[in-house]
Amino acid sequence: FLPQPLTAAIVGCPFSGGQRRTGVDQGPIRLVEAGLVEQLKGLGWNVVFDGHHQFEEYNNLDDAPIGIMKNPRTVSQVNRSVAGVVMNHAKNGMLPVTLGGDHSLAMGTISGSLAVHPDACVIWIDAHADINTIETTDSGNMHGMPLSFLLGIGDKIQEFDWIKPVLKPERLVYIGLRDLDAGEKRLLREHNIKAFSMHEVDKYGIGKVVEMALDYVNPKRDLPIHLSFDVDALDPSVAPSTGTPVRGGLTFREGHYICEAIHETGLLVSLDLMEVNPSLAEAADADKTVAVGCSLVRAALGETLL
Ligand code: 4U7
Ligand code: MN
Ligand code: MN
Ligand code: MN
Repeated sequence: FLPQPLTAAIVGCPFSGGQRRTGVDQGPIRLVEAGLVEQLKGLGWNVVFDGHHQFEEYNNLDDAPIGIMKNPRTVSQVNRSVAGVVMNHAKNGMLPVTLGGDHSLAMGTISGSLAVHPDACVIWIDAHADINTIETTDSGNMHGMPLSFLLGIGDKIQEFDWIKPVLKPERLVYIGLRDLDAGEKRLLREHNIKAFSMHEVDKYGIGKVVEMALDYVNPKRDLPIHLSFDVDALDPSVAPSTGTPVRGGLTFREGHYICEAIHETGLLVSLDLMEVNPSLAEAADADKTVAVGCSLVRAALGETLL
């Protein structure tokens, strides 16, 4: 789906409004400072990066909660802008690599990439299902909600009118889940959404799980893939510096294997690396999390081991 020579467009999104903890806005800045652009060039990619996106114009919105959803207008407007940027890069034949920032940003990235690749499937790597609706959310944090908007599930909210239900439940698959809210479990059952939790990773091994996930969303291996990787899918021992860590996660190799296997399909058209928060741990742990983030992106873009 991508023209040669291959070009990646880095979309740096220093945004934290989808959750409560400050610092996740520093994630993209640290990933780029760590040399991600040069690293991808080293893999043979052309890389376009013209600075991180500035969302200041959305900071002063009068933004009272809607239901218990926090910062709804800011989250909406930031994502609307991200959707446009991702869409334009994809239209121009580039692979958008969006660096978060919190995972509410997937509202924008997936809206943008599916506008250009309407048949694309979404592979969501996360400890969490991020599918809460305004009815089911207990926290009101919108980084736990992007998929419900993209799937068109739950009460319609006028402020988010611009988000079209571009994602069909059968085009979504999860790997790595281990912390779901009761309402989210019900939504996955009701909408028949396929998920491979850590239980399945233990039972079958990561190789088989990725194969089963691809067989489900992409049986003929002919559909474009949007990969949305929340770094909290990894075990906190591997990626400690993130806002909502949950023990019992993917190993370093399991996370990388997923990225490598998706690269091998040749079908990747858009990538998110989300929820790196360098301010939540000791400096060494923050560095480690930033480094693993860079390394996951390299794996997805074809870094080979041999
Ligand atoms: B992330 C949570 F309640 N489900 O809705 C919620 F457990 O992008 C967590 O995956 C959401 O990090 C985590 O707030 C969002 C919670
Ligand atoms: Mn998560
Ligand atoms: Mn997430
Ligand atoms: Mn998180």
